[in-house]
Amino acid sequence: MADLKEARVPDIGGHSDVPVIEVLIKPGDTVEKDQSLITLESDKATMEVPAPFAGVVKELKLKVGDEVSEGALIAIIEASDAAAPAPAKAEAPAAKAPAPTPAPAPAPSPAAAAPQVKEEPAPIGGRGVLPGNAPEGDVAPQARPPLDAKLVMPGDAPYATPAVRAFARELGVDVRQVKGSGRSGRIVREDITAYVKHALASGARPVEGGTVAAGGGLNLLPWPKVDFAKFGEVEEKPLTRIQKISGANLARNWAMIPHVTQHEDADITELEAFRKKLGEENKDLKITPLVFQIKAVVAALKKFPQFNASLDATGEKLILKKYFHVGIAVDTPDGLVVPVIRDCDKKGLLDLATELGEISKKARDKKLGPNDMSGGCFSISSLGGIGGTAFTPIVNAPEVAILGVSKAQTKPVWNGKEFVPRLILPLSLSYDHRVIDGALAARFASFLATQLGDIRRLLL
Ligand code: CAO
Repeated sequence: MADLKEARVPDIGGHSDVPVIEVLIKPGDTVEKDQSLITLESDKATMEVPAPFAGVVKELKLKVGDEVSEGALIAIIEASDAAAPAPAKAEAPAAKAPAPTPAPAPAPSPAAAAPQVKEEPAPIGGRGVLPGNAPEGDVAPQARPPLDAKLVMPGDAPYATPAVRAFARELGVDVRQVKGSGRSGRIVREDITAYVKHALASGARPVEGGTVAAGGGLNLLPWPKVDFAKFGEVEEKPLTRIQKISGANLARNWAMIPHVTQHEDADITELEAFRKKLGEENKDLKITPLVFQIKAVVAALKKFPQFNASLDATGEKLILKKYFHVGIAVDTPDGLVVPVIRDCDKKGLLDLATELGEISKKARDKKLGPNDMSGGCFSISSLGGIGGTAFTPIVNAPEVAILGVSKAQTKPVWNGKEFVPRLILPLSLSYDHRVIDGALAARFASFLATQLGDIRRLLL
């Protein structure tokens, strides 16, 4: 005779109406004892509820979004384990919302002759508390045994608060790889930071889904330790604060974003003539090619919204932005900073030139605040004032693309009849290949070149 039993939500530390954020089983699934059935998430903690016994799921009694309290019915399971724990007292409220109430006599499978349904609390019942609801480092209330991560998060499921999980996701860290140093093995923020530092130092690599692989990643050799003084005179110069911060960001972005760089040439002969004229008319203002590039970028972002986007923290959806804030890489004596010019779509060339002058000055005077450097949608890194023919800029996460600009040079261009001298501006568009396909990048870059090549389009 089939032995149908109820799996119910165990004691969750007196919390009630806790949302179900994941249902990990479906009817027909065979579950092992302690296999996670559902995940609950309070405002501070997530907790997976394990199966109290092994068996086959006959009926699922709740769904994602339901809110549950202790005793809510999760599923009817046909137990395969004769040695399953004895049934417990029924005192259970049902899952709130559309979830069915704990059925007094759940529908048996057709094969089950006169089935008897017993209630079975999950094994953490009666002892576990929802751990994240206690402040970090807090002591479990008296009369409750000390927290045990293995009890509240059985199996290999890591034990971390939603905030810590979100932080880990943001850095692309798979929390299953992280060893918790908190009470009862809880993963705390510092564990994530230490993990990333270690991963970077040991040459870790990105893996599918954007997580950092543990165990040495690419198996790179450790960074060479060399006594340079053995070979000649040396001098030590500590990195600046900006270099340290931007270095860590660049290293993460380079390691975690699959970069591809698309190169393109823009013929800016006409644009340059117009820029010079505009400069003569506005002698008090420095109007460089960069302001036209900002305008062209805005037009391209409008046409290709996928570039005006960021991956969300889970890496599973794109956040498309309806505003056009462009970051400009500025070289300062202390290192690279990227202030943001906001609402570039609403500003004219002269406004952009004024603002570009202001932020460059602010950057070089070390007066930029965090607000000046946040909210960017897309960045431009222009080395055109210095030189070069092309380079591969690093995407400024969480943006998905960046435009590198090199020095414009006069080159012979075939017009169908003859070679004519044209001013050619090299563009290097790096993009996150997880979000942008090569064909789309080629279209974006080509559109940019067309915009820059035809001043009338740019000014439309
Ligand atoms: N081709 C040819 N000439 C160019 C050019 C280009 N693509 N871009 C700028 N120029 C010219 C300008 O017209 C200007 O000429 P004049 O002196 O005759 O007026 C000169 O080069 C210097 O321009 P600039 O660099 O002062 O101004 P900008 O608006 O082009 O750039 C800023 C401003 C802040 C972006 C720039 O000063 C800067 O810091 N660039 C470095 C960015 C950087 O480091 N990127 C690398 C990031 S990855 O490490």
